Amino acid sequence: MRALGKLTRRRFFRITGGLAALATAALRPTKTLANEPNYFEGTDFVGKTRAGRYRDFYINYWQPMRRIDPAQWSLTINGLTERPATLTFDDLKHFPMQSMNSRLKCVECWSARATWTGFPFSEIEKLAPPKLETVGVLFHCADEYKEYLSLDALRHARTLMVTHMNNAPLTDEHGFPLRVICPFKYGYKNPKAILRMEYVDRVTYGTWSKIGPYSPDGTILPGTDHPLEFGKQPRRIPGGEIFDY
Ligand SMILES: Nc1nc2c(c(=O)[nH]1)N[C@H]1C(S)=C(S)[C@@H](COP(=O)(O)O)O[C@H]1N2
Ligand SMILES: [Mo]
Repeated sequence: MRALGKLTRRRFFRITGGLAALATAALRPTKTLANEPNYFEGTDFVGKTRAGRYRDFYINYWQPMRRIDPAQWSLTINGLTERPATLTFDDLKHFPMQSMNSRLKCVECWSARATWTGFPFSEIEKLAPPKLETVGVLFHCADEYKEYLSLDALRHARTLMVTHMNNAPLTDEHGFPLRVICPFKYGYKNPKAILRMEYVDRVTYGTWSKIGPYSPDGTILPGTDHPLEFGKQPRRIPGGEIFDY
């Protein structure tokens, strides 16, 4: 596991320390990536990788995790609800599905576009209605990643609880069996490999906004993007979801 964990960002932060990490944050995306091997292909584990076929759509995981077995997986919805619910993998198949094409934009500069298929958050609310004081959901993921999204963001027409990417089930790398796609927010607000959704009554910091210079809101700001499909050629973006390319 030490070798597998070698290149996780957690370790990067541990090694460099908070302030130094902030200072070099802008340099990170282009460093070391060209020869970075894929440690996870053909193993029981999955983690951060940018090599091989993932050159066109990077994979971020907070720490390496064991691949999820759909027979063992369940989704718990709890916190501020009088009707907590537990879903199995088969339950996911009964939701009304819809698809959208959108760009996932990581705050570390890169972005990539895909077609995502899934169901609206309203389906979750029907099963486990949030109490009145609920303002958002804290997502708990299989790699111990945590991220918060407001009810407003989750109820937005462009936000989906995603099970499929480019017309195939999500791969372990991209968050099988369930992730959020919220295309007007940075990638870190798109939690993968979700195990639990917890209704909470206050804005909660997620894994990245706790340690990095990243806002807890995570709305994409005006700036520069480096889309992977276009050779990372810099493009100006106006903020919000990227529709232009
Ligand atoms: N469980 C989990 N979800 C996560 C992350 C993570 O580390 N763990 N990283 C986030 C970040 S920073 C980004 S940019 C996107 C990347 O999605 P991808 O790995 O499918 O490209 O996943 C987000 N969801
Ligand atoms: Mo990211």
